[in-house]
Amino acid sequence: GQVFKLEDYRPNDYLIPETSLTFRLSPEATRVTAVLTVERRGGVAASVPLVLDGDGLTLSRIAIDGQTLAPADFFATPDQLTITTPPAAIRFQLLIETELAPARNEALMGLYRSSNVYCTQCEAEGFRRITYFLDRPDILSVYTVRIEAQHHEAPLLLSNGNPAGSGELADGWHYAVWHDPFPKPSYLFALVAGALGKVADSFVTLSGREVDLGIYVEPGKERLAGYAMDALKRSMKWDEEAFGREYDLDVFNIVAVSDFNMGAMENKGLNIFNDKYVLADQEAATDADFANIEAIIAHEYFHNWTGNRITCRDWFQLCLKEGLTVFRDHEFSADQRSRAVKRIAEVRTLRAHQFPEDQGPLAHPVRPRRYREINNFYTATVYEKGSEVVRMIRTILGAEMFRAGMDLYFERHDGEAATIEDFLRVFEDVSGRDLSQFSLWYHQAGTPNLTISSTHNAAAQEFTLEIEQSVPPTPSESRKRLMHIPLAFGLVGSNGKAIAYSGVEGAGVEDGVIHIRKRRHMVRFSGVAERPAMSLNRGFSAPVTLSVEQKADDQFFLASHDSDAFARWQAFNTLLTGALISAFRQALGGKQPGFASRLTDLAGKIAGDETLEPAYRALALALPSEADIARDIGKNIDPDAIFSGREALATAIAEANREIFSRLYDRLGDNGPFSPDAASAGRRALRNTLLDYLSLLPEGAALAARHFQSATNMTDRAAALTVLALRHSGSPETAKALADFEAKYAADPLVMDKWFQIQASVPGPQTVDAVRALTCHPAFSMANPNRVRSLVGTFSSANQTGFHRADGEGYRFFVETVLQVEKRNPQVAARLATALRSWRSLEPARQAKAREALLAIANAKNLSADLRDIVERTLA
Ligand code: HT7
Ligand code: ZN
Repeated sequence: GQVFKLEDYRPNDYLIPETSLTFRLSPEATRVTAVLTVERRGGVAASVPLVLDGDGLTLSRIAIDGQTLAPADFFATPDQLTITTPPAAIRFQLLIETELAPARNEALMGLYRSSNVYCTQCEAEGFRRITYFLDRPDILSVYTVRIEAQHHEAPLLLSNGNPAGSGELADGWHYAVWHDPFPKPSYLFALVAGALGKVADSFVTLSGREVDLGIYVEPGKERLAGYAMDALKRSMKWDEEAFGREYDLDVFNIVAVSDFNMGAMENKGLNIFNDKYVLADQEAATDADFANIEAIIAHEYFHNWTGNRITCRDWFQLCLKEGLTVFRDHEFSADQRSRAVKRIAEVRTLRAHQFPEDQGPLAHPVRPRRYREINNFYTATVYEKGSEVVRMIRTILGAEMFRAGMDLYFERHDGEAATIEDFLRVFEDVSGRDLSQFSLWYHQAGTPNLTISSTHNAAAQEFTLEIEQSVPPTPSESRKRLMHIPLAFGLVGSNGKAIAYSGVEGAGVEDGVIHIRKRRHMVRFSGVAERPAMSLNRGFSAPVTLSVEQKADDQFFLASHDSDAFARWQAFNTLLTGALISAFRQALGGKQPGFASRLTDLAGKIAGDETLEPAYRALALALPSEADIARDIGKNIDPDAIFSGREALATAIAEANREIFSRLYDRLGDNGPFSPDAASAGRRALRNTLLDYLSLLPEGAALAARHFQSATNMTDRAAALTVLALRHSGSPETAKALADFEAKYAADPLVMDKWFQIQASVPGPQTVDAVRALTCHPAFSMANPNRVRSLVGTFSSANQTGFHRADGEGYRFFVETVLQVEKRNPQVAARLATALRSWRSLEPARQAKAREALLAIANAKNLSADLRDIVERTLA
């Protein structure tokens, strides 16, 4: 396939300042008439052909300025339309008519039907599946869209911008016209048509304009959109307060659809969502679902400024909108909920998804320089690491200067298609700082490591930190340059307070942050009488790994006393990880792992510490996942040994804290009426974490079964079902709970996703057969991305012992399924296939079987560009 390179970027010779589209909708034969105002750039010769992108299109009519083109004047293939001899005039009108079959579009890109609703997905390159166009983000056009449909089939007709007319037509047809005054790239175009229920509300902006808000859902599900609407209004308010950004159209619509390749899409004025991120009530959604809805509603809304008003020059700049918008949604959630808890959760996600990507064959810079298939670059690196890079800019500049930089960014680039260089320049301009070394965070792949050691000279009252940075090699980048790493730190005294120091020798210490720029960095603090405990990377100020010589006593101390909530959580997590790695080694050697009582006792102390938020305690008590442990071990992974070591620690913690955990579990059961707020969710999280431990003790299955039966919300019900399925698989209690759940929710696909997900997570060699059988369940469908991700995605990316079954059966099922999904939906298949990205860290026998599986996919006939790209890079 073709390789696209950043350095090849050239502005196009033509522009399309205006686009007028008419859709005559029909499932098998939709006619699209595009009238494009085409403008040749100054200085470009009239003889330069106009080459438009297409993807699988059928051209039925073409005309310029009202004249049908002669066959000699153009050349059309499904994937390209070339106007060989454009008119001499600078501006001309090009009419293009194409015919589509939305009902047969299973790739869910372009115009497709989801449960009888017509909808579109154009990012990144879906617009070219609708009509021929300059389908690239730097071509900004003002769109007017007319939609015609049969009234009974599609009473609702939506597109971007503001409504601009509607009416009846002959033979039961009707139409609506939409006009979007803001020039936008084609990837932000959207259309929705169908029979949908509406939830209406309004929002008055800072400057007093009233905006009509609408959330459209499957008829009958309107009452499930209330939380999303509330989250939308809070997002609109927050963006005014935190970033001074007002909404700019008269209407803002959100539509929930049930077949969607990703989470949601920020189309201008018409966001389209995976219904999983809109619909919620306590009966069907967990607290995690509520939090995701809030975050994703906010994320897509925030794109209106970071992505839509200021868009990307090309797809290499994807992080310009995505990393920045993730940063904005993280800050929003931190303000709406608990900042400390949110930060810990973010870091856990980053480590679980981005670190393995950065440390494996699919590693790429936050701003890649090459791609073969852009759909495969909607990654944790672009999104999550991209957000961390923005956070570091704020750490370096301080909150005020950062805000000034953002204000300048909006002022300078509104209405433009910008680059990362533009973004960095505003911060340099407002602060006078040189961010050129810092910019490596965008250009260089790999997770930097800091090796840190310390010495305390009591006589001289000096405390010295020696820091060494290294960035591991990544694919096609063997030599790395030195980074600017802002490391927030604290020196903690034996009273738990910050140790005051009288002076600092060594460069780059500013407001509790060490700015590391060289390979070796030394900082000497003077006036330090007692040896402090080092609290490092506070708040996770930099997305790095640390190798620290730190006494266990200090870790224990910090886990109880660090004033930085993140670092305190980290200290306990580091202790747990150390114990889990030793347990893994003992399990490998056939020994029964043992654990220090001060570790298991500390778990009890944290659980019962009423000065800590329940949500924080739940996060602290959650053991590192099997995948987390595997990542920290790094190589020669035997998932079965990791699993048994982890179970042993969980059991030891449960046994050591039976009394404390039981008492607290009972106490937390006294809850009033359900509320999805963060504090209530935190109490449920803690109680469900305790249930997880208590379920390992005698009578654990009965306790979990009671928890399941008495649950009054999905958070508790799903938590109990998870505990039953994962800890007591095969027990009568589990069989009954699974059957009850299925009977109760058979008609609710989003809830059935949880049922699939839980069963796909059951550890052990038997699960692959269970998952295979579940692919034939009436509620399952290979055509629906949510179903596929719940069952197959969960099994392959979150079930270490099941997927990596020693005889390779998990991989065989995976190959079959990925290839089956790929026939319909290459994007979803390619994402599934990333589950094997860390195959080289497995022990040799599994590694060989994983490689065979990857080769089986690579050698399949007619592989899509999406899947080929992932598999070939994974094998390289
Ligand atoms: N900007 C959106 C990306 C997206 C997408 C990309 C490829 C294929 C399908 C897609 N659906 C949505 C989502 C976002 O980051 O806000
Ligand atoms: Zn986004």
